[in-house]
Amino acid sequence: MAIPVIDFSKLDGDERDATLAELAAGFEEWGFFQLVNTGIPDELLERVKKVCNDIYKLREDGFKESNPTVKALARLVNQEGEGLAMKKIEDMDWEDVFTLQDDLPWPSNPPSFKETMMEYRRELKKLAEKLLGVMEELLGLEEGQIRKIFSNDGDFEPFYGTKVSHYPPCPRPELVDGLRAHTDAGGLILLFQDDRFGGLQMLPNRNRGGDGRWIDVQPVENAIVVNTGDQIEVRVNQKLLVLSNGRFKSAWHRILATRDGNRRSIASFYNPARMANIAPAIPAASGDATAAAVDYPSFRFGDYMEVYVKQKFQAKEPRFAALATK
Ligand SMILES: O=C(O)CCC(=O)C(=O)O
Ligand SMILES: [Fe+2]
Repeated sequence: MAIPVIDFSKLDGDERDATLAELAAGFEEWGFFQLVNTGIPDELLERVKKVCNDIYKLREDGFKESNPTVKALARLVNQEGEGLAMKKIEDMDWEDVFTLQDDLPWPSNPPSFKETMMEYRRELKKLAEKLLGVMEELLGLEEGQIRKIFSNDGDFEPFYGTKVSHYPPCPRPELVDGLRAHTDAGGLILLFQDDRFGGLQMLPNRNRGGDGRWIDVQPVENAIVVNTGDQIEVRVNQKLLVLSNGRFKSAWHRILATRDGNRRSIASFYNPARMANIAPAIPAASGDATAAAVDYPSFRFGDYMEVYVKQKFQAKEPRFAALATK
């Protein structure tokens, strides 16, 4: 079992219908798929790999010396030496992470980092917006409707952030995850993952043939991995427009820590603005036409994020429910 790999360039050619069908299956049946031939120049992707590798070199000593997870694992291994029972670390992740946004301070070193990553972010934003158009078409929404919801009818810019992660070699990968299992909170997530080292896994949906086993999101050179977040799954806004009404589910995923290799991954998040009003989702089980008529109170995406940061690694339904009662 492997997640679909879709040739995105075919969307603009004779094979448009077949490609749309593949994308529909990617969103509906998987919640995770990979795009090749995205139109992003390989030359840019090569530069992105290089500047991100270079920046990690500058961060590596800091990770080894002062990362809290590294320290916690060292303590645990020490306890093992003293004969104490071992228990996996459940509240930390074995990762080095920093985030980029246009209006936040940027690393000044290496010198080409900012220029390259700004260019990369522009390209990825174009791709994200093209994919939103595909989602709108598949869901029968008007063109630009998702952006309209994400921007609160044009009041705010949608949130657009990029997370640069590395998952350095871990001496005891059975005792900690690279990133614990979760679904993403927001809208559309585009991932440029390492093509040498794996570790990303997703959980196929049980209603769609999953049997509870995690599968690898196989590294494919210069592909962009696409997944959708909780806000795409939900029923949206005061007017009860339906975004996907549970059709495009946010899929569970995780990163395994590994003994070798330093997995790099660059995730771009295209989310609602924090101030955008989104009506709470209802659990999938009750996501039927009758429920669509219920007048759910709206909430701000920022309020969802407050709940999310506390419950990220738990089931998503209680998050939706917590906001439904606000
Ligand atoms: O590092 C990755 O490949 C994925 C990271 C991720 O799932 C996240 O940041 O939400
Ligand atoms: Fe994620």
